[in-house]
Amino acid sequence: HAADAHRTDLMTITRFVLNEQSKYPESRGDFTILLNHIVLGCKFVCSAVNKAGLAKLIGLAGETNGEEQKKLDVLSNEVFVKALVSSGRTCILISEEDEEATFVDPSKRGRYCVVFDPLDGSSNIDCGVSIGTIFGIYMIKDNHEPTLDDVLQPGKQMLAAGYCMYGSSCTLVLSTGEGVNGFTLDPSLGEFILTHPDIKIPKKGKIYSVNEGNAKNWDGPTAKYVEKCKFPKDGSSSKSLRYIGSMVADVHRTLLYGGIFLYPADKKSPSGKLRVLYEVFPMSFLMEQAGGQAFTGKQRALDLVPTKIHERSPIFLGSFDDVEDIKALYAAEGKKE
Ligand code: P6P
Repeated sequence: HAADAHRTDLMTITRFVLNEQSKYPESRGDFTILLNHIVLGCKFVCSAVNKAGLAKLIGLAGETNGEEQKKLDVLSNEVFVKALVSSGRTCILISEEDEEATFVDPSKRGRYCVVFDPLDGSSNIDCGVSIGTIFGIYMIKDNHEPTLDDVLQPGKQMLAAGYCMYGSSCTLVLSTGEGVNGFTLDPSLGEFILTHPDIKIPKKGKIYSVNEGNAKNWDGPTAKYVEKCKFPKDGSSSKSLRYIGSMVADVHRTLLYGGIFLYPADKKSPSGKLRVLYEVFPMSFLMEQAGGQAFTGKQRALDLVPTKIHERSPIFLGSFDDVEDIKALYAAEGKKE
């Protein structure tokens, strides 16, 4: 019984990754050490996010300790940068919060490049909507002096990707290229325990997830696809709309329940809104590993080669068959051109 196993078997995320890495005799544990430092960052952010509301409340009562209430996304970024540098396993860090890349000092340098959004969706903190950390891990191309070229790699070169969702519980979803597994933080132990082994996304879903408020700016294929979701021609039932406006929450629901998440290009933002390196790639990596797919409107998302570290891309990701449907509409459009 799972609960008993939990009590005695304690499959923590560290043990799980060690088991996985033991398949590679040449691995020296560097990846496990790196991951442990990412997990440390997630535990800190989980605690800070859970207290944020309370701290703000106390602050409102005029009892602030004088220290300027640091914005949570800035604080989270500092924690992740410090944790990743101190791991001694990274050489380049790309954060949504930092305009420029962080090149780790040679004395602390390792072989991994980490791209991350420390607190995606942070505008939702004040109303208690789930938010999250998103991350992806590349290996440096070769042992030369690290350059941006080492992170401007297509998503298919990622060694691992994941997110940590800070909601009613703290859930970390991770893939190291051999499927997707979910871990839930047990606060009494301070450990992430395996709770969602080998996640597979349903082949087809009944939910579509998009900001309908942008409908007037959509291109033809996106507009046609959403129309099909609402007024199916083949007599099937229409899909439900679920849009939280926090990518980690929308993607987590899509992964577990199936369906499709869309952030399309539109006339206002021709490359869409979401960032390639630390939003599109990690979520696309997870979707493919869970049996789904991810499409940019032009190509497989993981084949995209970024040219700038904060580059954006349209993204359609989720259940295999649902993404196949929108790919067909873009292909038909392409034939017309
Ligand atoms: P919109 C949050 O600000 C975010 O970056 C993602 O987490 C989310 O999916 C998206 O933007 C929501 O954007 O334009 O629908 O409010």
